[in-house]
Amino acid sequence: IAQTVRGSSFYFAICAVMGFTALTTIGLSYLKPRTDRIFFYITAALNFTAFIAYFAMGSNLGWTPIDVEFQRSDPEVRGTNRAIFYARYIDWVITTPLLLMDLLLTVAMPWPTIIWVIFLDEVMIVTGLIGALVSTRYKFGFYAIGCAAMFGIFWELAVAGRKHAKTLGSDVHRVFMMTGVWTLFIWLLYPVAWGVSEGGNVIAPDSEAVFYGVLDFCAKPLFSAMLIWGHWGISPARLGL
Ligand code: RET
Repeated sequence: IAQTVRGSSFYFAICAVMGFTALTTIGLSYLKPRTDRIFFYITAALNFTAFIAYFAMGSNLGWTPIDVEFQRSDPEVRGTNRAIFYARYIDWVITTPLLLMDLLLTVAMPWPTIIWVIFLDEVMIVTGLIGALVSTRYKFGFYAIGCAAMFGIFWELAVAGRKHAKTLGSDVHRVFMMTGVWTLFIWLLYPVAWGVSEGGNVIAPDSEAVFYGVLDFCAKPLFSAMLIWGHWGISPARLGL
């Protein structure tokens, strides 16, 4: 099963939003001195990366067919092959560490913790990719490892992150809680989308485009707006940056 022109148009729509968000973030950075632009650059970079990934997927590139082990009778997903968009994972392996840096630098997390959380994040994305490409039931073994890594990340954010946020004043605490709770909620839906797309082949690639597209819109442009807005009055120097 491959995507159709409708899936492609949806990817291009999200592509445009990602490009707009990236350019707006760069534009806004000019209102701050060069030394105070760290969150602008991280945030612009993750939206630019998504812009490129969505450009590829809209152009119907960055996918490969896999054999489907469990055949389905639903006409939407009937067939022995399914298109897997590995381009997503190239996007995520770059952008999810940047999103986590946005969150962890907001609460001045020590570097050892940041490096550990980024490692867990790489495990999550790479096992997700391997699981997506594997045709046998072992794919869910990789998926389970990815889920465990995700809960490790959640633990660091919800426990250590929140503790740090409390020591840094109410404005920092507020932006961390807003973007952090949003992240936990949205990220939790990615393994659900995976389960019905790459995992279980329950929904067609066009529906997958919408499911992941809406999630990516929430996790990147909406997240970015909240983060940049929340940081406006906070000097990075206060966070040791
Ligand atoms: C996978 C499958 C393996 C198990 C888990 C996953 C989680 C992925 C997540 C992705 C987040 C992506 C974001 C992209 C930015 O737009 C890899 C689907 C847990 C949480 C935020």
